[in-house]
Amino acid sequence: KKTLKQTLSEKIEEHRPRTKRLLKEYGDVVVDNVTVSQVIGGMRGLKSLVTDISYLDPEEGIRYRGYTLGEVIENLPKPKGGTMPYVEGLFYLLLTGDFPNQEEVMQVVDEFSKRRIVPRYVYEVIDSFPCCSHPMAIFSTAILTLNRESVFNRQYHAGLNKKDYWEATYEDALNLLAKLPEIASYIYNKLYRQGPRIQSNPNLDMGGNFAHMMGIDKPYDDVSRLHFIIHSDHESGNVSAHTGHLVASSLSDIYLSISAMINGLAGPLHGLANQEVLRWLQDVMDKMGNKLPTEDEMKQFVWDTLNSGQVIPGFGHAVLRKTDPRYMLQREFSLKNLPDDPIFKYADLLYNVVPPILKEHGKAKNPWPNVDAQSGVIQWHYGVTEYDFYTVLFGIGRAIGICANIIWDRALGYPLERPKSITTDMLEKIAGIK
Ligand code: NMX
Ligand code: MLT
Repeated sequence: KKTLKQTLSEKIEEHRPRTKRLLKEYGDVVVDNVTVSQVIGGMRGLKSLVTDISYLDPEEGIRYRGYTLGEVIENLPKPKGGTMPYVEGLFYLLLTGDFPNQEEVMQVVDEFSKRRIVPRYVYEVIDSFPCCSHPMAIFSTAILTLNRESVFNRQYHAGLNKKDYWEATYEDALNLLAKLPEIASYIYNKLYRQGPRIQSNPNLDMGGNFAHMMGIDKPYDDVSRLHFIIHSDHESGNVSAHTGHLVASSLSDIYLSISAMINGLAGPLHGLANQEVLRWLQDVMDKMGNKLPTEDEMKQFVWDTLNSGQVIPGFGHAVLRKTDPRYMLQREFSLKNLPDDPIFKYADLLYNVVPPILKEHGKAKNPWPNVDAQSGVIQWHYGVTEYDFYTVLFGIGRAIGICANIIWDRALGYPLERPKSITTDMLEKIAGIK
């Protein structure tokens, strides 16, 4: 039976001539034009990156390897008694484009389990963080600390051939991904529980083991699987994926690259929005004395936030122009499993109230909710009420997609990323002002 690495190796050999041909024979074909507003405005919409792992359609939302999230969840193998698939199976799909069968997925589960032990010095670094440090800063540092383990670095300095870069990167990626649930649950316990740590169970899959180490009963294992899967990838241009790709393009190893992407994810306009949603809702609840506001009261809270020059967290998107399918999946899960949860009721009220207000406000190009408007609601329901931890959960998921991307970047020999900048003077000349 072929291993994931052998299957991937065949896929890479098949794919390499496509990239080579595009570059050699079609290198001068124009893909896109660049406008002044794109240059100043964060390169919105500019087609300047390539990935085959996922694609984000503004109307439909994300597809992984051509499959909608619904199809991914339906077709990936699931653990016995579970309603959500193995996260390890998703990694197989992202890397190869194929749905693994039960045997193939169990091989990856096994690989992750073998690589899960975290060196003691990482825990010592986590323990030495001063109080009130944000869990994302601790998470990023813990990952960075592992840089000394990099197989890629060791082999590179021994004279690694370019065409073999991906193999060493694959080893680093698996070694890191397997450890993330251990690191994250340790940070959670240290910051919020301070009790004896629950040891990991090598017989469990990634989602199951994470729930076990968090000390939370079923269906939190399925909640974790769902969370990691839907957060794993969102094509290449978002801040975390792009940061990971950019840093890796200088041949920085996986640990340096994923630590950097975690730092990008930690901003409130990106992954931190999931914590901000709960913080905002808590503020509303405090002001309401824990009674559900009427629709009119909720509208007033939304307007007050907008009028004080702040964004409504969990709404809007740089690419999407419809409700995020990741939001809908989590809403469906909530309607089924926690319909009477008070926080869910608040979030659902926002779902009705915010879009018409954002339309009337007239700024946001997309008034609809994104993934972050729902994820914290589910976490809160299952007992993870420390909302500054929510972006760490996003980070575990996102690392899976970004590692898959970086492995392929190396396999296809994508070069150092180095776009060109110009001055405002030059831009004014191009615009015909000067
Ligand atoms: N609340 C208030 N104003 C908003 C919102 C919002 N939710 N979304 C966009 N706007 C404003 C935006 O700040 C900008 O204002 P200005 O012209 O004064 O700079 C204007 O509308 C145009 O922005 P867009 O072109 O619609 O959005 P952009 O692509 O620049 O930014 C986000 C996308 C996601 C950063 C933005 O919608 C936002 O700040 N949303 C709230 C934060 C959030 O939920 N982020 C998470 C995104 C998903 N993720 O996980 O990363
Ligand atoms: C993401 O998942 O990365 C966010 O939705 C942000 C984006 O795609 O720009």
